[in-house]
Amino acid sequence: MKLKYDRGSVVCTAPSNIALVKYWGKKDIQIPLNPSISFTLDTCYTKTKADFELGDTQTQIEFYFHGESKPSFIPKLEVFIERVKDLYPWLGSLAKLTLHSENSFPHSSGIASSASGFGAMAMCFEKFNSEVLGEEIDLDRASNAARLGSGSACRSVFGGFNLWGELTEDLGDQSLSSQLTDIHPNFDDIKDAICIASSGEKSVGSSAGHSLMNNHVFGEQRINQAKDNCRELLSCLRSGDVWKAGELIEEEAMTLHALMMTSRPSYMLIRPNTVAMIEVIRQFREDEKTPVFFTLDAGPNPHVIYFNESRTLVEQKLLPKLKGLCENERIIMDQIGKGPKILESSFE
Ligand code: 2P0
Repeated sequence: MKLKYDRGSVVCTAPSNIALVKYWGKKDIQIPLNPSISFTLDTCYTKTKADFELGDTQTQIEFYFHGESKPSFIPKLEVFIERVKDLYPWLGSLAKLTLHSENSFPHSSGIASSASGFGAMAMCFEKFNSEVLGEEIDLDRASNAARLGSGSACRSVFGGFNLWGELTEDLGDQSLSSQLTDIHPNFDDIKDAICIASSGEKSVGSSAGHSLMNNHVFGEQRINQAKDNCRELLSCLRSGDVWKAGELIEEEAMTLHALMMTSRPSYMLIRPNTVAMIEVIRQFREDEKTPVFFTLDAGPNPHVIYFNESRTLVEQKLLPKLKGLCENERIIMDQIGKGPKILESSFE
């Protein structure tokens, strides 16, 4: 392998994403049990600076989060590097990797930081790869690499709406995400206001949650439902049917949490104020006859999903009502975004 450089520094950002059809359950190495559809966020992102040094010595890794050394994260990184060695063979001669990472959003805010974190990391690896080998950047490979860090991260390598997982023989890939095209303009500026119901640590993390889908009593039905919902949502995204899309989005959020509640052992991540907020959102939709919906990630915080046409109404009349039900009145405002950015890079 002929390499053009043996040192480099890359700074990348990658946003988090919110799933509308949920990835829940996996097999083998980060292969999803069902296809999922998401949109990439804009203001909630991770920024990572990666300094690479190639050589003959044993690999040394340092990880800093907001300037503070975090050795507890190193074992996860070692697993990630081992998994992506087939994609990036120069990792076999990695002497030193220093990572400085920071999030634009608060810690424990229920925003998937593993998605933006591994998305940004994969982009740094891909950029270094393209420079040392003198090749074009390959976003499909970066998405595949990000998945090997955290499943949902593969959807953060592209902007807009994404599909990850095989939907039909010629649509969707198990090991990488792809950006959906031909989206109706009704969805162009889709918004996400994240209402913080609780920022406390979750009783059951996502890894344990995914594994409870093996042998789940509704396992098979869930896979079929997710495929049907992906197909139907895709058709809404193309036709511009925001009402039907909203119905599917809420069904998916409720299903995700129903699957948690019916796992063995059963667990529950929603809180009383989560339920109160869902009721306020549904009542507001009925009263105002305006398309505003919610989704939930693997946590208690409702994401309010709305569109340009109802923006003023939602932001002036609904969000103030929800604020009072949030922890410390915290709502994080976000919207659909364009995906990762390479901010700086240098090689020698
Ligand atoms: C998703 N979630 O589609 C689903 C919906 C949470 C709820 O993917 O074990 O952090 O790293 O592959 O991606 C959260 O799980 O799990 C998740 P790993 P990940 O976004």
